[in-house]
This record gives sequence, C-alpha cells and structure tokens, in this order.
Amino acid sequence: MHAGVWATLGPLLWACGLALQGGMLYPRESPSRERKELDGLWSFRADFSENRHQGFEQQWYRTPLRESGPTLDMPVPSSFNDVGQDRQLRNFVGWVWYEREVTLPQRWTQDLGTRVVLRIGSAHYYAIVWVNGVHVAEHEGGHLPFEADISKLVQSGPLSSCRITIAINNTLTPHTLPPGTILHKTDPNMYPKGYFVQNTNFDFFNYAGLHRPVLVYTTPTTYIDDITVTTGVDQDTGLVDYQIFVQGNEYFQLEVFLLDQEGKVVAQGTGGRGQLQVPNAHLWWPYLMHEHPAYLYSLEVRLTAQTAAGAVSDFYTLPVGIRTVAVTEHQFLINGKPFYFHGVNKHEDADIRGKGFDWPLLLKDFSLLRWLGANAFRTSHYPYAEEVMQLCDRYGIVVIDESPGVGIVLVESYGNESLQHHLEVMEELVRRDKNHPAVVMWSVANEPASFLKPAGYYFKTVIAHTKALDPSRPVTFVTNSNYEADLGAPYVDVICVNSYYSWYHDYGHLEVIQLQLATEFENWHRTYQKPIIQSEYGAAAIAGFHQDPPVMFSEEYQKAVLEQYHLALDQRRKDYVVGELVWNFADFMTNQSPQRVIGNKKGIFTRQRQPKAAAFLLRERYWKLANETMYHQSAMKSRCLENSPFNF
Ligand code: BDP
Repeated sequence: MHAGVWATLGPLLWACGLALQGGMLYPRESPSRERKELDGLWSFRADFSENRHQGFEQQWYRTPLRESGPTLDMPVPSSFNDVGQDRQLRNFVGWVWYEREVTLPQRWTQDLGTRVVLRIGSAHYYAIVWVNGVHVAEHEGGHLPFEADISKLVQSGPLSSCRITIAINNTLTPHTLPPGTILHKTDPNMYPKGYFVQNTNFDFFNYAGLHRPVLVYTTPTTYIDDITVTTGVDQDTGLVDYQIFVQGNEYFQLEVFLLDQEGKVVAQGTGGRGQLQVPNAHLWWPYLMHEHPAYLYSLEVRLTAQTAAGAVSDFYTLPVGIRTVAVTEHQFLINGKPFYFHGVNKHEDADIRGKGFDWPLLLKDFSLLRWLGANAFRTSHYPYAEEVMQLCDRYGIVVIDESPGVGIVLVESYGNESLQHHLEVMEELVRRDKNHPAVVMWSVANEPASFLKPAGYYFKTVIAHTKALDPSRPVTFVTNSNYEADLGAPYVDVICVNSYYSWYHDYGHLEVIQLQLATEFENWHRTYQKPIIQSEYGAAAIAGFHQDPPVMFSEEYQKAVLEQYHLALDQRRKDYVVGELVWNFADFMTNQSPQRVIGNKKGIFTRQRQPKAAAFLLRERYWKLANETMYHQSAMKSRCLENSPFNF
C-alpha cells in the first residue's frame, strides 16, 4: 500500500484549505512503543522585566536556567499561579520559563530505528520549546496537545542527558481562543509607568503553566500516525469503519483485530481502510441507560514494513465503542433511543493546582458524577485532558466537547485572523477526540456575541468546517442570546441555551422562573424546530449560608432556583427539551470582582468537592430521570437499586 494516500482527515482538510501535520494519537505503551513521563519538579522563572522579553534577549534557553538567574521549583502538571505565596506571580501576565533535564535510555539515543517524540499535553497559552537550546516546537492554544520529533537531536552524538526548555505566555489577544485584551493604564497619577492589565470576557481564572502531563515516547521510524474510527449499527451487527495513516515508509502491511472485553477476536481486517462487522455487537451505552453501559472493544492495529535495516513492526491499541448518534426535530438519539442529558457543566479547577491535571481529583469527580446519577457533562469552556475523555468512555458519561471559544464578544474577534485560528483549533480538537464514543456533539463556542453582524458568517463557517471534519456528530454552540437576535442558531443541530432567571435579573423572584423559561423554550422551538438543551442554569450559594424563606447566596435559594427550573423542564422534556446541565458541578476560581466571592459559587459541590443542599436535590432528580428513561427496565432495576437513593 502507498502511504501517500491520505487515509484519515487529510483529504477533507486539504479540501478545506487547511491541514494539520500528522495525527495526535494518545501515547500508549505497546510492544513497539515506550513512554517516559516528565511529571514532577521543573525549574521555573517568570520574566518580570518591563517588556517581558529579557528571556529572549538573554537567550535563557541556551544554558541551564539556573545560570541566567534565580529559579523556583515548579510542579508539573499544575498551574503556576497558586503554588507559591507571591501575589505578583499569581496575577502574572507574560512569559514564564520551565526547564527540566531528562536522561533518556541509551537505546533511544543510539538506535536510529527509534523515533523519539516530546509531547506536551497542554501549555497555556502560547508555547515555544527547545531541546538542548535548539528550537523544536511552537504552539498556540492552551488546551490541546502538541508534539515535536526530537529523534535527530537526541541521536546526533554522545548524550548523557537532554535539557527541555519551555517558554509559555498566557497573554490573550482579540485573536486568541479564548480572546482577551491587554489594557495599558497610562494615567501617571494613578498607575506606575508601563502598567497594564489583562482583560477577558469569560468567568474563570486564566490559570497558566504546564497543565497536563509532559512526556517523551518512542515509536519505530515507520509508524502508525493516526487512526480514525466511526461506528454504525445494522440490526444486531456493529459496523466499525477504520482508516489508518502511516508515516515513514511507502510500503507496508496493516492488520487490524477487534477484540472484545474477554480478549476474543470478533472481527479482523487488513489494509489502511475498511469496515469490520461485529455480529451481536455489544453497543456502547451511556451510564444508566443500559445494564452494561460503556462497553469498549479494543482495536489492535499491527503495522509491518521492510526497511533497509530489516523488518519493522508497530503496534497500537485503540479503545472503540460501537454506538450511533442522531438528532431529529425533537430528539437526541443514541443507538436509536431518545437520550436525555441530565448532568453538569464542569471546569478544570481546584485548590492550589489550578487547572493542573490530577488523578485523585479526577477520580473524585467521576465518583461524584456517578453518585449524582449524572449521565453527561459539557467540557465548559475548553477541551479537557485526554485522560478525562478516556474515563468518560469507560464510565459511559456522555460529553459535549467544547472548544475554547468562550467570551468572543469583541467585533475584532470576528475577523479573518480569528476565524482561521478557530478553524485550526476545531481541527486540533476533532483530531484529538474523534475516536471517543463518549463524545456525542461538538460545541464550537460559549455565549459569543452571536447577534453581531459578522457572527453569522463566522459561525456558519466554523460549524460547516467542523461538520466536514467529522460528519458523524452534531455540532452546536452555546448561546445566551435572544432567539430572534441569534445569527448562529440557523447552523446548529441542537439549540443549547443558557439562562439565569431570578439570578442576573428579577433578583430573588423565584416566582417568574417557570413562566420565563417556558416562553423561552417555545420561542426557540417554534423558530428553529430543533431539540433544545438547557445548557446552563443555576444560582450561587455559599456553602453553609442558610436562609428560609430563601435569599440569594443561601443554599436554600440555590435549591429553590433549581426546583423552579425543573418544573418548567418537566413540562417540555417529553416534547423537545432533550437535556439539562446545571451550572456548575463545583465552585471555581474567577477573576476578582465585587460580583465574585473568592470565585464563582454556583457549584452544587464546593471547590473541595463537598455537597451543598442542591447536590442532594439533583441526585434525587437524576436518579428519577434515569429510572424513567431506562430501556431495559427489568435488567436495569437491580443494578440501579445498588446505587439509587430510591426504591423503584
Ligand atoms: C454564564 C457563562 C459561565 C459563567 C456563568 C455565571 O457561560 O461561564 O460562569 O454565566 O455567571 O453565562 O456564573
């Protein structure tokens, strides 16, 4: 087979005039692949110079960082902001420098048949990477992985260790995603010379640093670069369409095996693309929708090629869930059955580590989701770590996968430069997450100023591009506009709408919620004939504040707002409302303002993941909803009884 044939996203991307270089398969160990994690302590320095450019002027990447000035120890993964006691570092805007020495196994540096790749899970926001002082990568965007092939560098001579330097800039501009602006304050009576602040239009703290795992991994020099899997169902037969892209050699053989959870081969094929048929397939069902949710097969891909040095093999195993997704005027269907989203919006956010990836925190969050009876969440307002998506696949938690397109409210952010970047980000997101069965819809943005004139063309283009990249999933963006003013709504598959009745207006007036919400639902559905998700609603409560009758910021008020929403949702959910996602799963950090009390307190859990009264209310509701929407009632009963707070 000829490797020049693009077997993955390639043709579509070329057709659209854009193309990412290569795939972004999650680095998994296999008989042909090894990994070395670089998590732990790195050396760190923020460039506090006036123009924030001293690091480049003095070329801090050329020699060990400790030689150009004092350094701090900085944990990776973590945001740098909340680790120390320095207020200036917490609020720092500009370049920070990370460095780590790493000793690579001798074989990696001596075997020319080994390809050595440096992979950065995320670096917020703009990153430049050097290895031993040599520039190897640059990446824009704080929430998606990027890589550099460093084989040549580490294999070019005797090497005892290699030095990785990463400069990261958290500055946001009108053309970044999310956008932001730098405001220079020039009044000498009020601000010192050169004073500036970063302004943003989103409601979470702009944490920065190396937020996700950094690692070095290997593949052979002829390697499986990308795999795309889409699935279908024909009666009882599961259909798995695969496309495999190989790099490094023109001539090779590919074999694929689909294994069930017992390790039995249920289908096999050869070549770079094909369809596997699985008789009596176990479908991937969401949590609480089936007695065996989240069934995952393993797709084992085996590559063999002849090189001058002899035969080469590469192996990669991809988890695969067989399921279908479809949208009608009234319904969201998974495996042909109506699916009702009852879940949450989240943030990657916690004490001290900020947006830093943390396994214990992640497992705690998933155990709370399951306790709650939540079957879905939205990755508000940016792509989450790959490990999060993997757990969603494993536990059957359905995901609306959102881009970092949050706070797009300035007219400057609707020009061509922003649009091109948004298209690229959607490419990176689809490339990374396309194979996750848990992902059932893409969200290209949250609450953009979609009433501005250029927003119509902008969202039409971003949505069309996303659909071309992945025709297998619906696309949306999340709005808080009025239905008449929304220029993006004609292009989405599902209307996702946020509202804060009796919170941001009609303060304290719980009695207006039902009427206002019912009117809104009617208007949207009459105008667009599309299913609707209440993609955000909620109220702030400071844990431990109690008032009865309910008063804003008390736990009772938060609960009462939710109850009123639920009454209106119940009137429409059997009709065209297909989901409800509370804002928010947990309290989270924001910028400082008189509207925020050490962050946003709309969590149903505290930032430390302890329940407020609203969590118990939602738990009761979600388990009831699950009970109503189960499709295999008798089989489900016994399973749900184990966890449910109710007797069915
Ligand atoms: C919504 C935003 C969300 C905010 C929330 C709030 O989408 O990011 O945190 O409001 O104000 O409009 O709590």
